[in-house]
Amino acid sequence: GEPLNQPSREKHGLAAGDAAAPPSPNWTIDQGWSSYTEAEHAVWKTLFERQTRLLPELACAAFVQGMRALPLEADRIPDFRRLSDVLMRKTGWQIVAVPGLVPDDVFFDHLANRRFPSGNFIRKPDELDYLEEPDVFHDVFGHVPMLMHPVMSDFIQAYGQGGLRAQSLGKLPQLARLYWYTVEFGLVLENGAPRIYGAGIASSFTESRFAVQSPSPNRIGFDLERVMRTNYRIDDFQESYFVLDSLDDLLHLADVDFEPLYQRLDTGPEYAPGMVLPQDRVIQRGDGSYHSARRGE
Ligand code: HBI
Ligand code: FE
Repeated sequence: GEPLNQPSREKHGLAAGDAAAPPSPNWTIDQGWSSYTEAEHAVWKTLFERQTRLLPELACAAFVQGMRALPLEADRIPDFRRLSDVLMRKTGWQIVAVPGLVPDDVFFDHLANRRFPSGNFIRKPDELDYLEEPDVFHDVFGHVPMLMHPVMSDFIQAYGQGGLRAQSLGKLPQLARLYWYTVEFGLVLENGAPRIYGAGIASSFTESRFAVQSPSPNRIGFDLERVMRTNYRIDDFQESYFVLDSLDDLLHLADVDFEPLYQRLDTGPEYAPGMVLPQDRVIQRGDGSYHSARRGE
């Protein structure tokens, strides 16, 4: 039995900064579904209701369809076994529980084998919009709807395979930018207008409106090498979003030979997150108002 008043990070995972040995070789743990408290289910409900109201207007059709086809409900944090059943039938993926961020090689190995690692803990009610580590709302609500999409699910598996390779070549920082600007913060054109497919946006109440509706950020047509030369912000809304013409573009990305590309990246520029380049296919040029106000300009 576990003490009932323990905070969820400790109960559902490792404490922050805990140097304990991994719970298993691939860091998977039991979700511990029956030990979520009513307060934890209530946090899920708040987040779930906000996003399900907002996203039909802001997210791409594939996201909304995925969301509706999964056994997700407002009242309860989902049980990974039920999610995995549906996902397995649709795209051959399963969800495995992890205590939070796992080492890069462990993360890639899961993805390469069509297992999506999901944090089992949920954020605190006083930190609804701030996350240090991916929790069950980000991982499940943000990522799993797109894992129902065959092209996206193949792309994420290919990223896992490519990640192991990039690591051995010392090119992980460059490859991680591709993941960031697609899987986490990607937009895709639908009827000529950008819509959300990235999990980092879809799981954020504030950024989901910012990314689609604010005049501040740049929205730039996706280009692989351009993206892999572009730094990103982890502490605030993005200054630029990269926009696919279609989710099918990810199909080609899964087949790219990255080695010549990594070689080209060894020379030539890196770009700051807010830059717009002469060769960019600009969909909407941002006025930068949000980030200039933040910088006190
Ligand atoms: N672990 N659980 C988890 N989730 C992630 O998104 C994650 C991770 N470990 C490493 C990692 N992401 C990345 O930094 C790689 O994509 C480079
Ligand atoms: Fe994520």
